[in-house]
Amino acid sequence: MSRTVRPVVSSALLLGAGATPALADQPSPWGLWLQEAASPTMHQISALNATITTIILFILAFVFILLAYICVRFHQSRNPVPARFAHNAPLEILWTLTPVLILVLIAFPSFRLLYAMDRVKDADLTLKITGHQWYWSYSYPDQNVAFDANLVPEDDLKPGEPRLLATDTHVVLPVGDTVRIQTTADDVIHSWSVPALGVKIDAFPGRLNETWVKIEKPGIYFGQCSQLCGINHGFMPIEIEAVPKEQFTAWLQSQTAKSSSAAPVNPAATTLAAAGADNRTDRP
Ligand SMILES: [Cu+2]
Repeated sequence: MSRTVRPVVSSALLLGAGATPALADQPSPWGLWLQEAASPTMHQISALNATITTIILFILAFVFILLAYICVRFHQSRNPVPARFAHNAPLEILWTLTPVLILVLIAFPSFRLLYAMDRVKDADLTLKITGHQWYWSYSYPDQNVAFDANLVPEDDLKPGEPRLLATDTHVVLPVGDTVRIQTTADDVIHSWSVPALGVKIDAFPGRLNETWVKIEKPGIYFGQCSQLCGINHGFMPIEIEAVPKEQFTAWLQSQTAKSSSAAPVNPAATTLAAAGADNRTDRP
C-alpha cells in the first residue's frame, strides 16, 4: 500500500491566510489499493473493503487447495476406477447454504454503510453541484456563491498540479464540518466522485441526489466524473480544497464580495462568461 503522497502547496495562500502546505492523497502512477481515507465514510469503506478482501482470500485459498487435492488424490493413476454416484444431499445443502451465509454476513455491514452514507445529519453547509458536458458548476445556495470549475489544460499546468485533475477554480470546504452535497445535471448523467472522501454520487438531469461529507484534514482532494457522459468525459475533474473553518469563512466573504461587486449571481451567465461560448465543443 505504498502510495505516493504529494505535498500540496495549498492555494489557500491566495486567501492570504499564511496556510501551511497540506498533505492529501491523490492518484499516483501504478497506484494500487484505495487512497488514504480522509472522511468517516471513507474509513468505513476502507474497513469494509479490507474485510471483504480477507473473506475473498480465504475462499480463494480454500477452493485452490480443494482443487489441488482433487487433482492429486483422484488422478487416474491413483484412482483408476472412479466412483459412480451422482448426488449427495447433505453435501449439496452445505455448499448451497455456506455461500448464502457468507453473502448475508457481508450484506449487513454493507447495507449499514449504504444507509450511513445516505443520511445527512444536521448539515452545517450545503454544496450544490451541477454536472455539464463537460465541467462542473458549484453553488453554496445559503451563501449565494456560485462558480464553474474547468479543467486546467496541460500547457497551463503550474508545478505540482496534476494533469487531468487540476481545475481552474477549486471547491473550498471547511474541515470538520458536515457538508450536505446535492447533485444534479443539466444535460446527461454525470457522477461526482472523490475517492479519498468516499463520495461517488450520480448527477441526473431533473433530479436532486443527496449525500454528505465530513473532511477530516486540510488538503487538496481530487476526483473525476465517473459516469461516461460524452466525448470529454475524462476532462471534467474535481478539485477540492479543504481548509480550516476560519479560512473557509474568509474565502466565503471574498466570494460574496466578488459576486456583489459584479452582476447578480446567475449560474447560467457565469457559466458562459467563465467557460467561453464554445466551451462545449472544443475542450481537449
Ligand atoms: Cu460527466
